[in-house]
Amino acid sequence: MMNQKDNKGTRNIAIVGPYSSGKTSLLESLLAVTNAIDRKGSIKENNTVGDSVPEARSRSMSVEVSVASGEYQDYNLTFLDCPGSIEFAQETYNALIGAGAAIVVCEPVVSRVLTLAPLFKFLDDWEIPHLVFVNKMDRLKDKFMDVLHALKDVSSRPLVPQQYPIRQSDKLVGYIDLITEQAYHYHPDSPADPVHLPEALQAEETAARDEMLETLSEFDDHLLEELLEDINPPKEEILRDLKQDLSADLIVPVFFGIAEQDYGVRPLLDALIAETPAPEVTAERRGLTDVAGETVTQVLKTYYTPQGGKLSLVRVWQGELNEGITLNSLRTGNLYRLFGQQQQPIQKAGVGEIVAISRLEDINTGDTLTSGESGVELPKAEELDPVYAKAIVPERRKDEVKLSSALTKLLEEDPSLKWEQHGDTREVILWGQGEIHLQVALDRLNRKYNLPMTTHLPRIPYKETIRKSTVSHGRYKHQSGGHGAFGDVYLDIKPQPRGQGFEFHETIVGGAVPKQYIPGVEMGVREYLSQGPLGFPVVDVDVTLTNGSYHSVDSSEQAFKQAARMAMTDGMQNCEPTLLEPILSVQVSAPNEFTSKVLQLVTGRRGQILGYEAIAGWQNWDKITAYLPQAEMHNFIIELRSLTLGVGFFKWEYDHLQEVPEKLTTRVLSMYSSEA
Ligand SMILES: Nc1nc2c(ncn2[C@@H]2O[C@H](COP(=O)(O)OP(=O)(O)OP(=O)(O)O)[C@@H](O)[C@H]2O)c(=O)[nH]1
Ligand SMILES: [Mg+2]
Repeated sequence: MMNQKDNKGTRNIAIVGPYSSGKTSLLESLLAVTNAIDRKGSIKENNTVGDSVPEARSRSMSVEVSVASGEYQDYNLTFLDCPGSIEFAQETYNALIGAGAAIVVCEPVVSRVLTLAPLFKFLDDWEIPHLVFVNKMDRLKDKFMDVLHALKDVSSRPLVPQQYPIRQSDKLVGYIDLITEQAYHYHPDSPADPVHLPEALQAEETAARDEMLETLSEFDDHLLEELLEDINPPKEEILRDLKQDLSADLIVPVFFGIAEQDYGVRPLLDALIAETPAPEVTAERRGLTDVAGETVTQVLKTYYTPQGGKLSLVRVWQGELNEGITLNSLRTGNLYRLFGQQQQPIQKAGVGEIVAISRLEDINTGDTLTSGESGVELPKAEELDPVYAKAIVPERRKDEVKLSSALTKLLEEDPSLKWEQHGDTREVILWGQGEIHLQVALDRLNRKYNLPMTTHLPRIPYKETIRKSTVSHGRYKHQSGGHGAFGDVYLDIKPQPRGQGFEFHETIVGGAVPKQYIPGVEMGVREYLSQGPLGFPVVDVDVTLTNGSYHSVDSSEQAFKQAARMAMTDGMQNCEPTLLEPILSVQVSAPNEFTSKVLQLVTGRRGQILGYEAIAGWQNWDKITAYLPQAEMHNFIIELRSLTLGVGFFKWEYDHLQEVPEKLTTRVLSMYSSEA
């Protein structure tokens, strides 16, 4: 673990990239190379620093951000190993906004490069300097140049490869540093050896280098002049340009290697130190320029430890954090540096560091915490809309009382989860980003709060209405012992236009139903409407009390309520009850090469396409707008992702109710009556 001592600088780096590209393996390698760990772990052996929680270990995938620090050439480096699965994207986005730079880890497979698009978009929107590390070069099947071209197509910033691969009989054995034109051979467990630049690669190397310099000269007139005059620019000038351009998020340097063998990891570290910006630069880009000498921090992630303690991972944007400091008028708990699962107590943390604070109750991920009165608030990552839902029930009935407080903590840890108790169906619904996301959430609920749950498909909140009008009569008469009960009403029941809701009127003349009993009639009607003849809440009806009679002794509000219920029960049978289903307004986004498949998916699910158009600011992406029945949405996200290499996504909101097609009505009714 890293010692705290004076150093040349602090860099915090997010490791991001598509699912399973080797980020956690790269972190392990970075920690091994910086001597932060003695023995390197691997995903296969389940002993990496990242992914130490059981939910990650059991799936061999990252499900939350892991933090670890190392020291390289007197720089403090803190790494945020982010999950790659699109289902955990919120976690990644929340962490990324605190990073000074990001390493985008990807696989050298042309057909998979498109999966980087949403990430690049996020990095561009937030102007987070990033470099690409093409990992798994031992598995390279496509031509490396083709991989680069594919990357260029998805990045809006120009790519600047800083290395050229040296291969022997299809194996990557080394690289040429395009800045110094020095060639190196990799060595397991030690730095690469300088070697002579292979003759056969001379021409390719020169071409690659020229391309790098040309790209850099787009942002530097002096360099452009040198190139025009055939002057070979000095190494220092190239490095200065790289640093300037990367810090300003103008270019994307590209490296490659084999994380599992530490190949290419040292040059990557060199670049992190030489080319990524100091923490103050990032703070300034977020609009933070020395706010009245305050300490300013922001929460990137919230953890609940298995012992139940809350830990908030914060980035120090400005000033210094001391143990026990008051932030947002709250006295903070202890300070820790995190290293995977370990927490190392520390006394203070400086600008750019990422550390954990205990016991920040009522503080959420994304919140800004300051030591002063400025009230400054840094921007937060956008909250993702939930796209996948399951109804959840505690396995043990007695656990029901514990559920809501446990869910509240679960959501603090993972803001891309949502939960609700549905008003109509009374089910507890857990919403998230996909099947694995919800499984992980339920595993956590079990492990941390001892709450094993069962799940089922959420019921669709169907409603019903009527197509025809009727006049109905209800008379309630009851005699038991002394006091009797009497109520008598005539009701006009009429359908209303869709969306009009329920209305109650009365046109009583001459006190046929005395004023004080009319609220009872309305109450009886409303109670009846909570479950109509088909078994669902009734909407869009107009009920008018037109006539009735009463008894001077026996009548009561209660008796009129009963009479109204009877009139409704009788009358509604004659009104052609009709099933209504909720329709959502949905906006699907996907690369336009998949647009026709997405259109098919939508129409295949009884969707109504409203239109589609290119998304401004996205390269080659379309947005498809449609109405879709909620009943068809359950695994829509799963199908959408499988059609779009995992990158398609959608936003939705409830729009309106619509009649269920006749042939489906029977099926719905039989399904729901057998469940009831
Ligand atoms: N061949 C080869 N396999 C690698 C390399 N790096 C990682 N892997 C393997 O790729 C798989 C995924 O590795 P991880 O490090 O978990 O990838 P990740 O990007 O952290 O995955 P997520 O966080 O779940 O997105 C594991 O089976 C690793 O052993 C590499 O350089 N070469
Ligand atoms: Mg990982």
